[in-house]
Amino acid sequence: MAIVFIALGANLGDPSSQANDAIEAIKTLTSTQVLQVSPFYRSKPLGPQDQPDYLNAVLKIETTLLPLELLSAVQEIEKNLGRVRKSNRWGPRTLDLDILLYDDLILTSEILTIPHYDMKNREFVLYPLFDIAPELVLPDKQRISDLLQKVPMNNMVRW
Ligand code: A4P
Ligand code: MG
Repeated sequence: MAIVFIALGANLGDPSSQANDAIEAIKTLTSTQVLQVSPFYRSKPLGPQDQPDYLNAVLKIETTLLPLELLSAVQEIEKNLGRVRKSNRWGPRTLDLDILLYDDLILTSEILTIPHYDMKNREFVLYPLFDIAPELVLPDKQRISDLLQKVPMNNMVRW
């Protein structure tokens, strides 16, 4: 069994219902348990500002799926749930599921990089991660509590 943290983001459609649906879908994956769900946060968009605020959260799961199997599984969920019906057309993908950590694995490949390449710089990853795993130490031995000190909340509030 591996312990995995997954970041969830959504900023179109009905973000909280997409988030809840995603969590339910993850619960149904083969030999996978959702152990913890962080509070939902409302964060300012990273990148282009002409888009709605994001709902962000982090999940802790236990799974026997291997990293690439888990990636396919979450991408399938993104595909199934992350589309909003907009005036009769399927709109853009509105659910992002990123694998943050997979045990203490360090993996750099074209399709999968673990730990997530930018997790240490994102308030909307670090704060919810800290909520559910305050004692967490990253594979490079950095403590989540130390990383948090360097990243301001940037007006992030509870959803
Ligand atoms: N990939 C590589 N490593 C991973 C990983 N650890 N987990 C590859 C998941 N996927 C990983 O991702 C593109 C490719 O990354 C995948 O095919 C996979 O092989 P994607 O989800 O299809 O595309 P994306 O989400 O547009 O790209 P990316 O790089 O995940 O975008 P970001 O950097 O995550 O930016 N602002 C706020 N406040 N909150 C947000 O959640 N999210 C983004 C998305 C921008 N601004 C945001 C937020
Ligand atoms: Mg992504």
